[in-house]
Amino acid sequence: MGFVEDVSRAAKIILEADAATLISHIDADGISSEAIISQAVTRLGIPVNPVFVRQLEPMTMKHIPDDDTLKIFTDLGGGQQNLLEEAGITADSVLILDHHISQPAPGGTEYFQVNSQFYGEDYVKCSAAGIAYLVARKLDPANTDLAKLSVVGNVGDMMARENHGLVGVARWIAEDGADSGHIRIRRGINCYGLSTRPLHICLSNADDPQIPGISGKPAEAAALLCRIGIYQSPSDQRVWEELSSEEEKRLASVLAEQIIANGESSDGFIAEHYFFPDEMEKTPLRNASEYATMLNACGRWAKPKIGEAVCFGDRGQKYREAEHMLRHHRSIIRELCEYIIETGVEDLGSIQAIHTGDKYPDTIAGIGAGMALSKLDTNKPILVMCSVSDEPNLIKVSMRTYEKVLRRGVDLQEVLVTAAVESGGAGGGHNIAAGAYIPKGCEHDFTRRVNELVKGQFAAGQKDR
Ligand SMILES: [Mn+2]
Repeated sequence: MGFVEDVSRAAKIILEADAATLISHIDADGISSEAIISQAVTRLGIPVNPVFVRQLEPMTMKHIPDDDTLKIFTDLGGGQQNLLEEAGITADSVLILDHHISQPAPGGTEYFQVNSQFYGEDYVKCSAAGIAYLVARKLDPANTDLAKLSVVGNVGDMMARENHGLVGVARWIAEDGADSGHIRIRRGINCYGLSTRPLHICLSNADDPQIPGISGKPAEAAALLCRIGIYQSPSDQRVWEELSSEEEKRLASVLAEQIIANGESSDGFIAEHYFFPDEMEKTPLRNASEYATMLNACGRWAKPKIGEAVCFGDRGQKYREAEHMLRHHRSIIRELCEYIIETGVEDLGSIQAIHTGDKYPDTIAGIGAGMALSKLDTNKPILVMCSVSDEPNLIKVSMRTYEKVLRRGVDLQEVLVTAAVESGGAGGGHNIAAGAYIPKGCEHDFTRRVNELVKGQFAAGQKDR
């Protein structure tokens, strides 16, 4: 069936329910999807009960109550229909809203699912929060206030990364939110912290592409901002969001010139950003990427319900707890990043690798790897391995690289999927950021194999030119 029909059918299933259990993932997309459906369903007067899980696997299935509520799975479920079937959950009590690869139930139970993978190109880059929003909007057109959360989920799941902005149906959702006044879409420098970080800090953190003379150099960034009249003094604290459109343009053109003058490509230097004008100024809630980090911080430190409360509009006690989670999240990531730099990575030729053992939680390995990379050899992907809490036989692998490396033919997802399967594990992700789980003990061979595959991609990329 087509997308529109499937969304209508999902809405109909919800309308017929007496009560619902929402089962969702603990990352930004999972929390925002849950919050969207939870609010839309509650507004209909149907009681809901949330269940957050790190992954849907045999161990976590016990958290799903054995009752007659409608089980709505968001951001998971499509690939775990075998588990639903094994648990004896019937098709008429399930609704799946997902965007991950779907695996039919082996026993033939046909669970109804709206999945971004099913409807072609325009839908593929739409996360679960996108699907959830369209279902919510079908339930009641007044639910357009939830478009914000949908954009947070999409940006959190890196749906805007490759094209430097949302595309297809996810972009339509952002426009829908803009039409109702809840979202402001702006193009500008591709940096993080546009609403909360003083501009010179924001610029000095730019890493993809790096800005020559500015990346890693906050004092130089402040001097430049003074020179072009955006800062009154080097101690100015203006954030990017406060710039006028003329100032934005002035800044972008000066920086682009600087990048090009150094022989780098300015591709990817400008991106589309999503701001939320009805949130408090200079807080992480003001734009989609910082909001997503806050939700990820809550989820990764096992407090998804605090993130959920923020999505519901709590700006009191729960919001302060979320701020605390965010600060904690950042400080541990900073520690991990420093640990990687101080310990040093092993240069295998085409990649650089490090094993952090059980020193840091596996949930932040990828983020730490990405941050450390800016201070290492940016021409080679980084690979970080670490132990997995409560899975003693597994090793988690995270890889990160930069766009300039992708342009040379590298695709990290392809590399990790291939190498992980060969070692008896599983991998996935994106060309620029990917991850895998592999059996403990095969790390040495695995990293050599990954290096070989990346080397092959570099060689093939060379030939294509
Ligand atoms: Mn997702």
